[in-house]
Amino acid sequence: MSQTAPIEWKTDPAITRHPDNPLLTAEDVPYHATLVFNAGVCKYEGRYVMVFRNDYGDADAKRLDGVNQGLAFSEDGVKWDVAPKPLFHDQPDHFMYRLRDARLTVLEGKVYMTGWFNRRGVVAATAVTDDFERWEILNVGVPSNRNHVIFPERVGGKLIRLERPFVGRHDRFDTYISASPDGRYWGDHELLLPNDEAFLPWVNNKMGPAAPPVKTEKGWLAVIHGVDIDPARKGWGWSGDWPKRYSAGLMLLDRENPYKLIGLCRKPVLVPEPEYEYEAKGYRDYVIFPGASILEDSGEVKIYYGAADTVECLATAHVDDLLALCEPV
Ligand code: BMA
Repeated sequence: MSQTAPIEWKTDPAITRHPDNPLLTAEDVPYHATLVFNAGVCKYEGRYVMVFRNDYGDADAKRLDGVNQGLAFSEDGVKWDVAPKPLFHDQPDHFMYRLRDARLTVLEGKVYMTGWFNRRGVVAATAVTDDFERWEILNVGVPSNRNHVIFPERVGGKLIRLERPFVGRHDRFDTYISASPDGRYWGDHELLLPNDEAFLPWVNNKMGPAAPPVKTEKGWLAVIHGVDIDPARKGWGWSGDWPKRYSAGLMLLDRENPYKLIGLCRKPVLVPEPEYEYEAKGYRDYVIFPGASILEDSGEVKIYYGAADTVECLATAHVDDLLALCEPV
């Protein structure tokens, strides 16, 4: 039985969910698919491209057997054609086949994909392509790191990324920023966004970077995710005891120096509300997990997000409204 949605936070009125949500579900996929969610999306060579996570198994039997990544293309960012086979379908033992939560960044004519996989812990990996067929693996880290996203421009001649290692206080992990000459070697790490109540009053558990940041007149706007947890909540979704709610928030980084946090929204901007984000049909209910934000020439920002770890959705907002939500830090 589904439970009543918590009421303490609401999606900001600046954000509109797409009426066709969920945009992509297992039913749209021409191979074995069960949970289709947490996609990376970019605009590349005149069309939208999506790499989505597919956890396949048997939802009726409440069983998952494996994971791969699907590829989909779209002319408008709303209606998607899924490629006939998953990425790396010919190498199912390779970690790239099992990568999860892809984020895509177009940089200097190539597409950088970041994601994570399980190998004696959660390991972050980065690969680059220009055709979605041949991939060069640039970097495979050590446990435990997840949620890393690359900026769409070099700053000071370097690639820049946000990352969220599993270090520090239990579950309240911080977001860091780092730089690289080539996407392979990363250094210059600095703490960027501490997971403290003073910064994020709506989070009492994990947080991390969500979508790769977009460049605006006021700075780098980055969608983040944050979790609030209440042990009294139980049984959200069919995965088992799931007491966490994942929502989306915003931060703003200096345009010239993204190592400087200049703005933060002190409340979540997108909170699980409609049925497809929390109804008990989902794997883990009350989850919004954004993986992409695309700034259109019109000023519209498309925010793609996995919902309930089960389907892929879209919400939109005007960039000026999102910037207005970021208070100076
Ligand atoms: C996070 C990641 C995401 C997932 C989320 C909610 O820790 O594993 O892939 O969407 O939990 O289950």
